Amino acid sequence: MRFLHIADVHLDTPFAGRSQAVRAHLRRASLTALDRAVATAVEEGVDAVLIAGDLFDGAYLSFETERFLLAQMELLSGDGIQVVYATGNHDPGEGSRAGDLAWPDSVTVIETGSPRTVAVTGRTGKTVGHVTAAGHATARETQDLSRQLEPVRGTGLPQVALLHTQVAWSGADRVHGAYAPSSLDRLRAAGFHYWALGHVHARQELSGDPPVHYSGSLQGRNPAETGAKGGVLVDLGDPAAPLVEFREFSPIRWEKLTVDTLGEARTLAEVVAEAAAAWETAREAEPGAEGTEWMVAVELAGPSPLWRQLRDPRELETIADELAGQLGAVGVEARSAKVHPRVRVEEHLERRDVLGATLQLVRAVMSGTETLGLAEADLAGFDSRREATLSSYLQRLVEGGSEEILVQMLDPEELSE
Ligand SMILES: [Mn+2]
Repeated sequence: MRFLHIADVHLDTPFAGRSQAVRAHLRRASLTALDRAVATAVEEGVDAVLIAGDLFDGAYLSFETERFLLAQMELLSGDGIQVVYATGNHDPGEGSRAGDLAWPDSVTVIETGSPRTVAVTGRTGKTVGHVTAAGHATARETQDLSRQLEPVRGTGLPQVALLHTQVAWSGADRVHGAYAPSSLDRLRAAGFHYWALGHVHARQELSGDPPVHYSGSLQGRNPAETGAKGGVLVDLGDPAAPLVEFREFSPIRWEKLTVDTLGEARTLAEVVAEAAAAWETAREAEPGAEGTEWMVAVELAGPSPLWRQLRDPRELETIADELAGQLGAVGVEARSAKVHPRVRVEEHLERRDVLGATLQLVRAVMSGTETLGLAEADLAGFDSRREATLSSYLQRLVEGGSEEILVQMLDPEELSE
């Protein structure tokens, strides 16, 4: 059995707080990503597409999305590709629009916690494997739904589990928020050849044998969802030797960019030039797929003679606008909480107060005469294979610390030139 595993599509995400043009672009990107997923499923001739929840962002379903989604499902159906869709916390059975839609017969929607097993039939009409899934009936599922999922025994056919869940690492007895929790140990021991998971928007391989995967969101939706987004193509032709391959589908990629070289910039053009240079360096390291469009979250940081102006939201908007034009980005969202006046540590070293004492201490660490009474064993992050000495490790930790401390402890106005 071969299939495409996707999750967290979040169709009809409102993308509130963004301009009309950017919103339209982002909405279209979600549909394009789904279109690409379907095209890949067809090209690859998979037997099934598995959707691990949060296909919809909420109860609202636009007519455009309805029309588009059903057309895509008909495309798959026409090609003999089955779809199994198990609901998540954003699109639970209760109040869901999915139940109203005229899905093709090849689509199975599972929107309650009662587990169901779907026999996947290939083009020859013979069963090639089973998908066992449970869905979320409500937006606040607190049960471990994974416990009810059991593979079909004794068939020799590939067995796949499909679920929207928050997996806890082994040993953790309580998951943060206790939302539809499950345990990785339990998943691995359940006897499935692959776990197709949804809920966590970052793509993750939790286990290689057996494979337990979060496909991640299909298209990034905010600055936290950076990098290439897509689905996982899985071949269980030999269930003992699964082939698992990530495929990128997102037309728009979100990336974060920190610009902390504003010490000399005195004009809009110079600020934008610094940001554009940082962007170029970042893209040289990671250019992204051809034709990728970008949403850029810029963090202006560090010392700048323009710090007061940079912190003004209206000025930031102009910077973002200008930078978007220069980078050819879909949108730029700029923040500047971390810009501060240029500071001269020397002027504060002789102070006879806590600040002065702290600055002296940092200086002593940087010169290697002070190790703060710490031993290697006290520092969780100290790795003797990477660090030459305890002193060099501490120096790396407190590098730039004097400036940071000054900015934190003094009113910015006190530091101004
Ligand atoms: Mn989600």
